[in-house]
Amino acid sequence: MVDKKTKILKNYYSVFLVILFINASFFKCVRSEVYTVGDGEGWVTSSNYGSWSQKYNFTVGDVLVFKYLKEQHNTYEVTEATYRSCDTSSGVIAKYESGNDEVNLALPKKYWFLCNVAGHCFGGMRLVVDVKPLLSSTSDTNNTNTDSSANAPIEQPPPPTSAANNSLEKWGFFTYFIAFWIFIKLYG
Ligand code: CU1
Repeated sequence: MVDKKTKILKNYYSVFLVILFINASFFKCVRSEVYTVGDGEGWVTSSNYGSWSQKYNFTVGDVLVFKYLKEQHNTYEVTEATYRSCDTSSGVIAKYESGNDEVNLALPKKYWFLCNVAGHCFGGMRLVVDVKPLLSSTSDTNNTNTDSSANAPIEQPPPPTSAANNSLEKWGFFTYFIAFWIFIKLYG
């Protein structure tokens, strides 16, 4: 009797562990990452944001944080044309100036940023990040910087913030489906 009880208890705990493991591994894949632009240097005039953005794989749901001294810099999200011209008389999508600007990368597209303080954009304070969809295959990375004019994110609608959450919900459902299936296999 005691043996049987112990056995059931053991099974119960092993199932629990399996559920935890599955949860952890799946949610690790889709959990959003927070990137401080320029890492320790932050958002400054003397950095190279081309090489910084190459270090990471940005995916939908990730967050960029622009850290700088307030009123010395700012962060404008702009169109590709404005990124290239540094002329912010048009093509500005969003303005941030808190000194600790969090930008949610909600869509799989290229995001273009610059600092609008005079001379800073031409001085190097501009950044493009290529945000990939969740669970995209690595073969997609071949055509990132080839033809940027074809998919320039001009006149994008406001980001649907629910997109990333929907994916998370799908994965959460899938996780529990698998956990349930294991449970049935063991006890059914
Ligand atoms: Cu600046």
